[in-house]
Amino acid sequence: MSVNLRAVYAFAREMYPKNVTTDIQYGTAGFRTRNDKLYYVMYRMGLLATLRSRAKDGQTIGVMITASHNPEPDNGVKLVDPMGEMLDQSWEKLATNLVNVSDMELQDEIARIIENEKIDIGSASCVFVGMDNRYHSPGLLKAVEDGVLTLKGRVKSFGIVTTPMLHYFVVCANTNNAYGVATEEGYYDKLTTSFKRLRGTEFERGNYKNKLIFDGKCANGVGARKMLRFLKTMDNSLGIEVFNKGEGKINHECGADYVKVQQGCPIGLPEIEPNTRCCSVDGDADRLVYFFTDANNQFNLLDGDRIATLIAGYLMDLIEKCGVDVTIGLVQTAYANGASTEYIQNVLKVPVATTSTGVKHLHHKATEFDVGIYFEANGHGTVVFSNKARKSIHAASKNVGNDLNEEQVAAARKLLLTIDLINETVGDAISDMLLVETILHTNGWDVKDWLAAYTDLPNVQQKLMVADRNVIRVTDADRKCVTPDGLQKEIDLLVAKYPKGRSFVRPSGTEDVVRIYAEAATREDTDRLASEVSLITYRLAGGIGREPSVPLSHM
Ligand code: G16
Repeated sequence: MSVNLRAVYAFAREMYPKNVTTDIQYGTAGFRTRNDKLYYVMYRMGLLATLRSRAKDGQTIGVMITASHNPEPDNGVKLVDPMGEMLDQSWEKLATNLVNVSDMELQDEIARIIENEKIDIGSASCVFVGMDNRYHSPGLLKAVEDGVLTLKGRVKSFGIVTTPMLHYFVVCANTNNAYGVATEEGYYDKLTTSFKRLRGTEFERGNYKNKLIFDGKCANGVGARKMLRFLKTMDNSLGIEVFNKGEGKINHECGADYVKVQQGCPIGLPEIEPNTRCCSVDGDADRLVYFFTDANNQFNLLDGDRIATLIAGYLMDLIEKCGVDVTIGLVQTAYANGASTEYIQNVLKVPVATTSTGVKHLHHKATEFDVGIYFEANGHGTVVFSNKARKSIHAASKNVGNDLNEEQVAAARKLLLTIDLINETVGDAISDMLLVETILHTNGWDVKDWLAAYTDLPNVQQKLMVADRNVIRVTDADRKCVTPDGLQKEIDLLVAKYPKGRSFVRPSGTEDVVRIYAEAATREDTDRLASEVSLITYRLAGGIGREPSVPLSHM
């Protein structure tokens, strides 16, 4: 097949001219900004995905169009590598360069990538594209398709899907459907089959009641539609009641991010009995948090840290029972509540690693363990299993050496089913929810049992507008600021005033804001610490708008 690179520029000029002058960067979750500034970006990502596919011997590459937790006018794009991982970091740089060159330079930039990456431009390729349900997503999807077609690549659009579904489709395609069937039905089928087998016929056990209240708004995103469709494939093995049906503005007063950051219930929650399990997912259904209101009308959050610790306890127990020799580790970010980290290290005795924000960093680190559990506090995470773990669990389930007892073999079989239930490619709200329900059911736990494992330190997240968020540079997994000068020293002095105090500041990778996190032994100290750190950041990093106010000291 011969590909004429001149078409690259012709298409860009006619259909997708670059309409911005400022550079943008492939960040925590790809490119993300206002939708009208993204058409040329999408076209170029279609070109890049085709090149990536050819560089990977024709394996399928995914392109997901979503701005996940961002407000409705925003959109975004991220690329998915052959095994469902986020795009390789060396290609993130190529993506950034490709998006920032002018239309005139585009053809040369493409030629440079082809030469440097030794790509056979006439070879086969395949790109899968999916989108969330924002009204501007179809137009952006068309731009990606046009990018692929310009380089005479093969493109298949899945229309509206969740981010984890697209990751799943890509892996299925690249493993000849060994991972599952690359259709929506195939995805539901894989999850429900293992879930039902794990649950068996006894739907309630101990304190576990088969009743989950599900926020069907799912941030009014694609998750709402898909979850409702998914629920139709489940019979009464999981008793879910859905409230809200997903009408309204995306991410407005609902969704996992809202519940986590506001530490309160989403709008529209009906009157329910105290201590009933509720859960919320985010706009593209890759994050999940649980919550409940207790008998004192007190809101309680069970976030990504809680989900991670729950999973770690369950997997450790099964691994111990079946006696396979594998390493297990848990990966968090600086947002993890200090109490959860202490619990994992001191009670569960599992090694903890901390990485920068963004699942791509956590995923990468988690692969260093045979069983790597990773979760961000915001509810984004999953578990990855090494080939060694998979093989030894499989051998134990078959009792290959004939030296295991019944209990060991049963534990290994349960582990295999659990692996099947997990979408290892990326955090997946539907799969994570089924896993949480499986573990609570196995343990016979209600939400109070789950919450009792440890007590969260009060914590808060704030946003701050600054003229240029890039003046803040961070290191040590986001825990220390390198610039602006003196900011870290001031934060250290403030933190030292508060028992169990901890705070950090980082530029968001998805919005034009600076994020501030604080935790301390009491709610009052936490709020005060956050406000003081906000104020000093405002002053040293060029804050815009009103100066943050600091509550008066209670001392
Ligand atoms: C994306 C990433 C998450 C990360 C979040 C951070 O989330 O996928 O792993 O935690 O960004 O956002 P920020 O850098 O703005 O704090 P999502 O759900 O929006 O794709």
